[in-house]
Amino acid sequence: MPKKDKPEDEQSQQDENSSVAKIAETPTNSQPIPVDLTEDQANQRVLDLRHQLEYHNYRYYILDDPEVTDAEYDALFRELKALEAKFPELITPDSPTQRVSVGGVVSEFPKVVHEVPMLSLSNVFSPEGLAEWNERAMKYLDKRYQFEYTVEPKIDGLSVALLYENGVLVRGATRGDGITGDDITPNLKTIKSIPWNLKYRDNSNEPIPTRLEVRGEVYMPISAFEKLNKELADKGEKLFANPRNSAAGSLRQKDPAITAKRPLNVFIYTLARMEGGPVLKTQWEALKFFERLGFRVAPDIKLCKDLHEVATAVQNWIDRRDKLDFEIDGSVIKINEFAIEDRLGFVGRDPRWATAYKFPAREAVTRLVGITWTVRRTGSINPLAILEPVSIGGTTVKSATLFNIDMIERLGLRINDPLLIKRAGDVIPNVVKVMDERRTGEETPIELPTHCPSCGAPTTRRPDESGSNDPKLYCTNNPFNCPVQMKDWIFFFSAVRGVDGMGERIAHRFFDEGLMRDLGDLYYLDREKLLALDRFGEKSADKLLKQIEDSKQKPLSNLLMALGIPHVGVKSAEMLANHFHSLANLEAADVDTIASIKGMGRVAAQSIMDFFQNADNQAVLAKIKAAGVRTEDPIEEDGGPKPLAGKTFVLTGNLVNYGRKQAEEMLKRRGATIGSSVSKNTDYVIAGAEAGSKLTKAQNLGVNILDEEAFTRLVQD
Ligand code: 3BA
Repeated sequence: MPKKDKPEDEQSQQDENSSVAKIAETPTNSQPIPVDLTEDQANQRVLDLRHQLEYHNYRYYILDDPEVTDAEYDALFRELKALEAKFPELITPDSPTQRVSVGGVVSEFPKVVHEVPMLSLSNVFSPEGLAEWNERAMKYLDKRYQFEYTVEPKIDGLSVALLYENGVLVRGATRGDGITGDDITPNLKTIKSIPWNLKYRDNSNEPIPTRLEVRGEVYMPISAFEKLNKELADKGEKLFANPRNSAAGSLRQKDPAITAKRPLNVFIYTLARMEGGPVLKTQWEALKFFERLGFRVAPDIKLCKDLHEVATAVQNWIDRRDKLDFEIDGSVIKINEFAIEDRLGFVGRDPRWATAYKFPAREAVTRLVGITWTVRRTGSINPLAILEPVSIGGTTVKSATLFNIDMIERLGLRINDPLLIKRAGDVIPNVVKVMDERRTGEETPIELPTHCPSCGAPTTRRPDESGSNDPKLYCTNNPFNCPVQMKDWIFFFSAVRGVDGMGERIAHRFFDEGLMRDLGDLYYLDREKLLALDRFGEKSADKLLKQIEDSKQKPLSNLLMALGIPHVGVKSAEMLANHFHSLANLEAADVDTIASIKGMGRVAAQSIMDFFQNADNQAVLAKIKAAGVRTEDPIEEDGGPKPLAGKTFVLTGNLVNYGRKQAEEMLKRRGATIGSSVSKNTDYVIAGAEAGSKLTKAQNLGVNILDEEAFTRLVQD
C-alpha cells in the first residue's frame, strides 16, 4: 500500500490486514454470477467480496479517500447481495449486507450511541427497479392500497443527527456506523444553518418539543468547494477530490475554528423521534414542521400521488443536476404515511418504505494514454489528457482537460496512470485524481514540450494573464510566425465579430489553403476561391460573405474586443470605446492617457500600446480599415459641438476659477481626451498656478501651453 499522509494508527491498521494488499491489486473485480456455481465456490467468492467491501468501506468512511467509484462499490455490493440471496446459508451476521456499516471508527471524538439507529437506503437504478421496489412494498401490505410518496434530492454529503432538548441544541453527531457515531457538537454548531435554539418562525404559541432528534445531510456547496481547492492549491496543499470529501474533512477537524471557516451547509430530511410536539403523520408534514421550526430543508421536494408522478419528479432532478450548487447522487423516494412505514419495517439495514434512485455515475477510472498539446491564439500551450475510452453515464469519454501544467505536477501525473475522471453535464471531463493504488509500475513521466508543437520555437513558462498563480507554457513566437496561434486568432476574431459561418475547422482550413494569412484577410475573401474549395457550396459561401459584410458595422468596442489584445476583455473594450470613440484616437493615445481611464490598469495600458506599435498588427489594422470596417462610434450627443474632438489635454497646477474635475468635465464635453501625464502625444497643457514638472516637460517637448485665460476662452461657447 502506498503510504499516505495518515496518522500512524490508521496506517498500521491497514497494514495488519494482509488481505487488504491483495484486494488493492484488483479492487473492482465484480462479476456476473455463473449459473452452475457450487456452494463451495460461492462461499469463496462471498468471503472475497466481504473483504473487498470492508476495505472499501474503510477507505470511504474512515479515510475519506476512496479507491473505487461509488458505481464500482455498488456493483460489488449487489454481487454479494445476489450471492447471498442464492445461497442464504452463507449469510453471516457480520456480512456488510447485514450491517449498517463496517470498519472501526478512527477518531478521538466522544462516542454517541444513536438510540434510534441511523439506517441506510436500498438503491434502484432504473424506472423498472423503482417499480420493483414499489411492488415489493405493495405485496408486503395490501395490494389495493394507494401510496403517496415524497421525492427528495439525495444530497451527496454526510448524515448527521441533531438532538434538541426543550428547543436547545444539546448534541450533534455523525452517523458513524449507524449505531455509534462521533459527538461533533462544537463543529456542527459552527454551521450557520443549524439552529441553536428552536422557535416557530410563524410565531405560533404551540409548545416546542421537549425532546427532538432530526437528521439531515451536511454538505459543501460546489462553488465553495472549488474556491477552497483553489486556495489550497495556491498554498501548495493537498486538494480535496470532491465536495463530499471536503465536507467530511472539514467536519472532522479537532479545532472547530477551522470548521467555522469552511462554508458548510445542511438539509434536514428526517424525524428520528419527538416528545412534546405535535402529532405528525407523514413525511410531508414532518418536512413542513422542520421548516416552521427554522430548519433548512432541501428545495422542491414533491409530494406524489403515484409512481408516475414519482418518475417525473426523479427525472426533474436528473435534468437539474448540473445546475445545482450542491452535489446530488440520486433522489430519495419515501412512502409518505408513517403508519405504513411502521408496518413495512426493514430488510436488514434498509427500510422497505424508502429507496434511493441512484443517478448515472459521473465518475469512472481509466488510463492516461498520452497528452496532446494545443496551441492557442495567445501562444499558450495547453495539455489535454488522452484517455483510454471509457463510458460515463452512457457517454464515451476519450479526453479530459488538465487546465495547465501546474495541474500535471500537482496530480503527479504520469503516462499510463490510472485516473479518476469526472464528467458533469456536457462539459469536457475533469481529472479528479490519480488512483495511486492501481499503478502497475509501467507509468512513465510526462515530458513538457521544450518547443512549440506548431512552429518549433522554444517554449517558456510564465503565469497567465488572468493574474492567477497558475503557470502556463507559452510559445515564444508571435502569431505571425506561429501558424496555430494565427489560425486560432482568426477563429477568435471571426467568432467575436459574429461571423458564425467561420467555425474553428473552417478558419483553420482557410489558413491552410492560403485564403487567409491574418485577420485582415477576412474582409477580402473571394467568392470564386471559396467555391473552388472542396465541399464549399454556393449557399454556405454566400451566407458567410453576408455575415462578414454585416459584421463591418459592429460598434468599436466589438472590434477592440475581437482584436484579442492581451488584457483587453469585454469590459475594458467598452471603456476604451467610450473614452476614445475611434480607433484612430486610441492608436494616437499615450500609455498614461490610457492608464488614467478609470478601471484601466497600467499593465493593460502598456499591452495596448505594445499592440498598436507592432508593425505586423499595424498592417492588419490597415487592411481592416481599408475594407470599410467601422472604426468609430458616434459621440453621445449632449447637444454641444465637439470642437476639441481628438485632442488630448493635460492639466497641471491650480486654476483660480475652476476646480480640477470641473475643468476636465468642460473639456470632455467638448470632445477632448484628458491625459494624466505629458508626452509627445499631448496636444495642450493647461497650466495653472504652481504648475510643476508637467509644465517643464511640456516646455521641453514643445507642447502647446495654455494659461487660465486661454482655457477660459477655449471653453467659453
Ligand atoms: N433522505 C439521505 N436515509 C434520507 C431516513 C432514511 C434516509 C438517508 C437519507 C433512512 C440525502 C441514510 C443515512 C441516514 C439519516 C439514516 C435523504 C438523504 N433518508 N434526503 C429513509 O439527501 N442524502 N441516508 N440518514 N438516517
